[in-house]
Amino acid sequence: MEKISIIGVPMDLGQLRRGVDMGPSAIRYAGVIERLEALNIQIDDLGDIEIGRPARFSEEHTTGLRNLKAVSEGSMKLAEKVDTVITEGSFPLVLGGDHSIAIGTLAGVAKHYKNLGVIWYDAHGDLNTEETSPSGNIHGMPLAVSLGIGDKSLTSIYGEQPKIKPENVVIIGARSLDTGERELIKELGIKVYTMHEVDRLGMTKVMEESIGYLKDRTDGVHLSLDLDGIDPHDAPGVGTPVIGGISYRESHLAMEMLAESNLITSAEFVEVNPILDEKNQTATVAVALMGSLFGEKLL
Ligand code: B3U
Ligand code: MN
Ligand code: MN
Repeated sequence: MEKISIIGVPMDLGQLRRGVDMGPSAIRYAGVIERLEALNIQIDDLGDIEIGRPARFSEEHTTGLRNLKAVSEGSMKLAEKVDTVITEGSFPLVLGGDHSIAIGTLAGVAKHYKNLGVIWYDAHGDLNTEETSPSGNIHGMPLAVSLGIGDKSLTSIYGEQPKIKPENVVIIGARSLDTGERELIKELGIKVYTMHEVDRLGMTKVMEESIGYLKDRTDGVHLSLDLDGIDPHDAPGVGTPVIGGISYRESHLAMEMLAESNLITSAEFVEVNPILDEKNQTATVAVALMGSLFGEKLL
């Protein structure tokens, strides 16, 4: 990779806890640019996408899909930006923001691939719809939306068609799935490595299998890494921590194996919430993992 374009998305409207809008700043403060420049990669920081803020008591807060308008508008802007970055031959690295932003990232990336693969590194499935969601939070829905499932105003962002196919998705680290999400996983046959498989097979095997699986069937792979996929002991600064997660070490191994595979063509790191964090630890973990993803080696 010659050039990476960083796009910050200060979005916190896909869920209820404020603070995740400061994620891009926290990640920059943790030294992302310096860390990646040290790998002899050209870094272009494009700054942050502007995210609208609905008035406090606007109707948007009360519908089944919380802050739908602001989330859709933000996703649209992000999709356009990501599309441009790829057209210009650069690698888009998106900094969240809550996970609702993946709707925009994937919509922009999908313009460039016939068979886009996705690695969804997350404690959650993010496969809810308005009907199955226990919360109305759009950050619990972006994978479903990208598969073309959900409210039309979200699934039709930056193109009517589904952005990804279920057989091109691998979820890693799941340990909190809602009933509707479980049903959808079974119905669509989505490949999932829950924490059970991570424990049972070990991260090496999980990544070997995931990489082998995606390599054969895709022409590009997006990494969507939710910091809550990592155990809250290592990454405490997230809105919905779930104990029993992937360790810091296992995550580095996963990123190193992705680097060796040359598989990843775009990436996003989401859900860093500095207000809930311990001395910017989670942003620092995110930056360390980016180092490994882009080829940093110990020796
Ligand atoms: N599945 C739950 C909780 C959740 C999803 N994503 C996060 N939390 N980060 C929901 O609200 O959809
Ligand atoms: Mn998520
Ligand atoms: Mn999550």
